[in-house]
Amino acid sequence: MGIFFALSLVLIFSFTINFCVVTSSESYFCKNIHCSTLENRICTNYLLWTLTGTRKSQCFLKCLHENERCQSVFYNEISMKCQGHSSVLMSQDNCLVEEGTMYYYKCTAARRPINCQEILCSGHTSTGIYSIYPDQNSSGVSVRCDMETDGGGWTVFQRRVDGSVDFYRKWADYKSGFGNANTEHWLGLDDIHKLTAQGNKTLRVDLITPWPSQQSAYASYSSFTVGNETSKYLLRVDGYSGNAGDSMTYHSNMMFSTQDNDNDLYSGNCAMIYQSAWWYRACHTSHLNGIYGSTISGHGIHWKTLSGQNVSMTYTEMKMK
Ligand SMILES: [Ca+2]
Repeated sequence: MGIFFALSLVLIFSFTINFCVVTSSESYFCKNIHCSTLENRICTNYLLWTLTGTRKSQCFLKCLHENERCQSVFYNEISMKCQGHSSVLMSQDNCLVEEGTMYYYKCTAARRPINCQEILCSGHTSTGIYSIYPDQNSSGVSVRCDMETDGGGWTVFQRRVDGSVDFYRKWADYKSGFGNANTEHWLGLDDIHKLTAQGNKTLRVDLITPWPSQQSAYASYSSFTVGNETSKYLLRVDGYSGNAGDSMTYHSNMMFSTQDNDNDLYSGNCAMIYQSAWWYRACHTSHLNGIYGSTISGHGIHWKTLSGQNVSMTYTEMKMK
């Protein structure tokens, strides 16, 4: 009898939960807690549907009824507009300003950070190796996140520290990536493209040159995109600042070239001549995938405006956020 009574209570409780959702749907949603707040915005990332003239409780209810498909909503109290999204959004990419909009995500939703900025926003403040998901269809990829330099949140996609990894490689390797995020690493052009396709990105290059002394320097570009493979990973950089000088703008609007895929503007093959891979023009003013430690003119890891083309950098990191 006691068991029956308890079972009845459980059934009544379940019944109540299911049918009280109309009035308590708000309790299933959490407010945006991330540092890149989405309030007062309407986003188009992962948009499932838009409802107009709806109450907030109805907005939440529609998302709840779609179970896993719907993960978050925007709701505007003024226009009574409701948008359902298939992902938990954490950035301001592809968003328009719309006063009065609040962002809510299901408190149980799985987080899939798309870059190191989002990992920083979720509370991880230590530089190290993390998994990111550069687009909705990506499986996780291990990257180094620089959480200290200039506010942190940098996704590192190129790293040279000790010459332990051979960077004279073919197209397929540069496309998919190689090395080890802990030491020397090339993330891969497909993922670099996906990261820059997320929205406005800043490129930062950190360098240590052995001459003069072990001097550190950096170059920053306020605009940075890498196209897809069809474009041969076309580079666009603009908006230089820093203290290393601008050795990258020369390469803007260039396609990527490897020893087996010559897309440079020189009659010969820059990648074969200098034994590396880069967005060669004819041929280079920066050369961060060059031969570690090489002092042969043009062959080493160069940043021409910092220390010419006979001195090889002992440390490089290329990163974006
Ligand atoms: Ca050529």
